[in-house]
Amino acid sequence: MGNAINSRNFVIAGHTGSGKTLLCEQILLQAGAIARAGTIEGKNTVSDFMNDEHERGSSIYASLCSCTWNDLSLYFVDTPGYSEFFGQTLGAIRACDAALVVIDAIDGPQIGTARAWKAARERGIARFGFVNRLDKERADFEATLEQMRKNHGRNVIIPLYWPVGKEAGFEKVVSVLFDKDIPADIADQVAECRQLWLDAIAETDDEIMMRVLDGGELTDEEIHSGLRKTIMTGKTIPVFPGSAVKGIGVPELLAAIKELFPNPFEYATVDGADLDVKEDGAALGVVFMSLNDPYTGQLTFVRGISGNFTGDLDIYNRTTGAKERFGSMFVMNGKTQTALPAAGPGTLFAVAKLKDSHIGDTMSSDPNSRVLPGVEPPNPIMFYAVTAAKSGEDEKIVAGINKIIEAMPSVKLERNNETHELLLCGMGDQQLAIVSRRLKEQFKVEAVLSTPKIPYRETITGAGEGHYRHKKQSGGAGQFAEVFMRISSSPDGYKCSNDVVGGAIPKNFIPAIEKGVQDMLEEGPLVGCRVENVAVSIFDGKYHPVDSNEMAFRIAGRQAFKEAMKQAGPVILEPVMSISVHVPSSYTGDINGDLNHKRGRILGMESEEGIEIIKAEVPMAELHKYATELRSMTQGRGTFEMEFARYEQVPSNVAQEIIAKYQSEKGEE
Ligand SMILES: Nc1nc2c(ncn2[C@@H]2O[C@H](COP(=O)(O)OP(=O)(O)O)[C@@H](O)[C@H]2O)c(=O)[nH]1
Ligand SMILES: [Mg+2]
Repeated sequence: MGNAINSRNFVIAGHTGSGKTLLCEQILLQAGAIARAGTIEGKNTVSDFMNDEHERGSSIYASLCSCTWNDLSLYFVDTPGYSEFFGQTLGAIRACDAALVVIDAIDGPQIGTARAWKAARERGIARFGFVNRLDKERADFEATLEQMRKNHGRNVIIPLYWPVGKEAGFEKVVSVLFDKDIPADIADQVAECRQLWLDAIAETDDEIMMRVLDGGELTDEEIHSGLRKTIMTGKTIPVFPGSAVKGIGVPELLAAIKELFPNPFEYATVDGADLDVKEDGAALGVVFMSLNDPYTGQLTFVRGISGNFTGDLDIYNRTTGAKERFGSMFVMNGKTQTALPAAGPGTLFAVAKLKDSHIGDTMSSDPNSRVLPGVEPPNPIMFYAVTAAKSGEDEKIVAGINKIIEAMPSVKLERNNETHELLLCGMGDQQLAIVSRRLKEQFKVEAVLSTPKIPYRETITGAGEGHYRHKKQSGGAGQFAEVFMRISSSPDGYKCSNDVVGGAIPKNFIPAIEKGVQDMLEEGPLVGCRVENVAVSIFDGKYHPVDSNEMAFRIAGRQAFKEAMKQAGPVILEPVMSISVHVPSSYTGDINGDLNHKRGRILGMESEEGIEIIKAEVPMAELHKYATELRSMTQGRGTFEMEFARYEQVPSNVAQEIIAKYQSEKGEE
C-alpha cells in the first residue's frame, strides 16, 4: 500500500448498540472495499464474523478493517462496547492514532461512551465523535449534543457538521465552517458552532488570536491547520452527525479522516517525544490484538510504528525476549486476509504463527530497540475456580484456556497459593462462559467453574500459652517430646524465639518445633487458613535421650501452638476490596443501599464526565457475583473496578458461619 503519509488508522469505540459495526460497514462500502453493506440481523457484516458474535447479535472481539479511499490507506479497528470486553478496546486504543467514538442519537451518551472517551484521553490520542442513527424515530441530535456538552464542556464538544432534517427526513449534513447555504431553522446553531471553532483555533496561535479579536477573517488554510492543532492537543472534540445505515454524513467523515486525523508521523508524540518515525531504518511496532480461531489459526495483530516490516527480517520481541519471523503478513478485512509483502509506519496488519508475542509487546528488527509502553488491562472483577470435569484433564484445561485467553487481554488464569485453587479471572460471566464453551468446542475438554474459596486468614487478638506432651510406646523405640510455648500478637509479622533455659530441650530439636508451628501457620486451627502476625516463644519442655526425635517435637510443637491459639483470642481475617462503581446518577440510591447490605463502607461519591463514581470498601466474600448483579440492577448501564485493599477482622456472627461451614466440610472428608 501507499506511503505512510497517506495512511490513517483509528479505533472505533463507544457504547454497545451505537452502530460501530455498521459504521465500519458503511466506510468499507463508500470506499468500494465491499459491494454491499451487510446488516447485524443478516449476520453478514465484515467485522462481526465470529460465531459467538452472530449468536449475540453484537461484537465480542475487536476486528480489523482496511480499505483504500481516494489514495488514502485506512486501517481501523471495530471494538466491542461491553465493559466485559473492554480489554480488547484498550489494546486498539494503545495502537491507534485516533479514536472515533460513536454515540447513539436516541439514547445519548452512555457508560460505554464515557469509558471510550476516558481511555482515549488517558492515552493522549486525538478524539472524534460520530452521533449516529439520526435517521431513526426519536433520534435527537441537539439533545444528544447537549448531554455531551454537559459531560465535557461546550467549548470541547463542537460539531463540525450539522444535520439537515430529522428522523426519516434526515437528508444530509452541512459544514458549520465552510457551507454557505444553511437552512434558516438551523442557522443560529451553525453560527454558534462556527464561533466556537474560531475561538478554539484562535487559542492555538497568538497572531490568529489577535486577528479574530479584531473581527478579521481567517483563510481556509489557517482554519485547517488551526483545527488540526486544537484536535491534536485534545482541547476539542469534533462531532459528526450521521447515519451508518443510510450512509449520510459518512463522506464528510471520510474527508475529515484525510484532512484532520493525525498521520503516522504525528503519532510519535504519544509514545515519547524523541521517537523518530521513519519509513526506513529498523522496523518497530507494537502488538495490539490477537486472534485464535479455527478458521484463521493464530494471528497476531501489529501496528507498524517506524521502519518497514518484511518477511526476511529477524524480529525481536523486546518485551518477552522471543525471536520471531514475520513470514506471512496480511492486510485484514474482518476475516478476509490479503498477503502483504511489507508493512510501514501506521499500517495495522496481521502476522501468522508467532510463537511468543502478546498484546502490548514491542516488536523490532533491532535487538536493542527501546521497549514501548504495553497495554494495562483492567483488574479482573470476577473469579471462578476451575477444575476439569474428567480427572486427569487438568493439564489440557490449562493449555486450552491459555490459548483462548491469548485473544482476551482482560482474562487471566492463575493459581492462588493460599487456597490452592486454579482461578479463571475476568470481567464478567459472559466472557468466562465463552472461555468454557470454546474449551469444549475447540479443545474437547470440559471445565467446571465454581465459586472460589475466599483466602481467609487467622490471627490472634491476645496472648496464650500452650503445652503438649507427645508420648508413644509402640513395640520397639518409643516417641517422646514435651513443649511449652507462649504466643502473642505481633503486628509486623511472624517471629519465633527459643527461650528455653538450662537445656530442657536440646537446641537441635528447636527447628523441629518451629516446623510444627509452621505447619499450623499454613493451615490454621479455626478454618484451615494461613495464620499471620503471631510471635512465638518456646520456653520450656522435656526430652528423652532415646525416644525423642524430630518428628516427635514437630508433633508437640503443632499441638502446643494449637492449644496456645485457643487461649489467645483467635479471629478470622477477610480480604476487603476497594471498589469504584460507575453508574448514571439515577442509580446511586439503589447502589448505595445494596453496598450497605453487603457489609460495605461507602467512602464517597464524585462525578466524572456525566457518570457518578461511588467509592466503597466491601468484603471480597460479598462480591463474587457483583459484576452480574450490578448489570441487572442497572440494565447494563453500570460497571465497576476493584482492587485489593487490606485484610480486616470478620465480625463474629459472620465468623461463626464460616467456622461452622469449615467444620462441616472437614467432617465430610
Ligand atoms: N436506523 C438506524 N439503525 C442503526 C444505525 N446504525 C446502527 N443501527 C442499528 O443499531 C443496532 C446496533 O448496531 P451495531 O452496528 O451492531 O452497533 P455496535 O454494537 O455499536 O457495533 C443494529 O440493529 C443496527 O442495525 C443507523 O444509522 N440507523
Ligand atoms: Mg459492534
